[in-house]
Amino acid sequence: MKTILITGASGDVGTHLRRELAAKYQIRASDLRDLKEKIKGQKFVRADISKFSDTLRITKGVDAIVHLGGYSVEGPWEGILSANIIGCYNVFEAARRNGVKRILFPTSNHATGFYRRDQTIDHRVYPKPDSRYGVSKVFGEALASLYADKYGMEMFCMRIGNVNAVPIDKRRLSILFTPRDLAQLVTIGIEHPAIRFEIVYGVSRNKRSWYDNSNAYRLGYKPQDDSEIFAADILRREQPGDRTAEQYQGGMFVVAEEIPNPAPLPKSSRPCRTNR
Ligand code: 15L
Repeated sequence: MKTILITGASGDVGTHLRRELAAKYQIRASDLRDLKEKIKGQKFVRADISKFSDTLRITKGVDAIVHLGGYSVEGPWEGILSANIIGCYNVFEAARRNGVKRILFPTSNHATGFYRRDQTIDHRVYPKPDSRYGVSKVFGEALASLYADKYGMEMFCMRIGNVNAVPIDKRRLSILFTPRDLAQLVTIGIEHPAIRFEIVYGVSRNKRSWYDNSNAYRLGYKPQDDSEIFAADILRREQPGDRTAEQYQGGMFVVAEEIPNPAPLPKSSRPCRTNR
């Protein structure tokens, strides 16, 4: 049985994944916080990924890493810098030094959140992050590309939508990623013999998807779920939202500002409509 390190294992996605993959792999679950749920046979190792010594310790002797650790929403720059930028570098570099070849990097729909909802994008589009969080995911994708090309590592980047059994609003109808589809895509990322550097979208086969996910399908992904069965119900309940957010794939992330500004933002630096 392969040993898989999951960082950020106590988050929602980590918890789904630990459940789904429990019978398939020996899981080493790592986080700064306690695990939300204990699963028999899974080992917990506490670590702060912003400390290189911690990442060297937890990446030793594993066959692959699913690097979920870090902020999973917008946050202050200092937090994003240490958890998502430095943390990501530490995990990739520690893996290299410990001879771990394969890393699955759950990047995010927020790496491309400033694409409009009337655009269909594939894995080759230029990133358009919608937040500091989105920028940190683009950093991770770029670092994955470097480690693949320079060090021959095998990097599988999944631009994750929203992991849930049920979509929670209209935007999530387009990006729903059910736990069983997540488990299938992660298994492909771990097992596929010919991964060098790949970007795929981590979403189910949603009718309202704004992704061309042919790269994932080429690698054998056959999602089982489609959010459409929830559409009528969701659309009936949906209230009109922020007009700028509604235009873009990233939704509220394009307008979210975690840090109260000392002075109001000048008009020119507010999110604007673009035709790119
Ligand atoms: C993400 O990238 C986040 O990790 C998750 O918490 C959700 O907010 C998701 O995007 C989303 O866009 O719904």
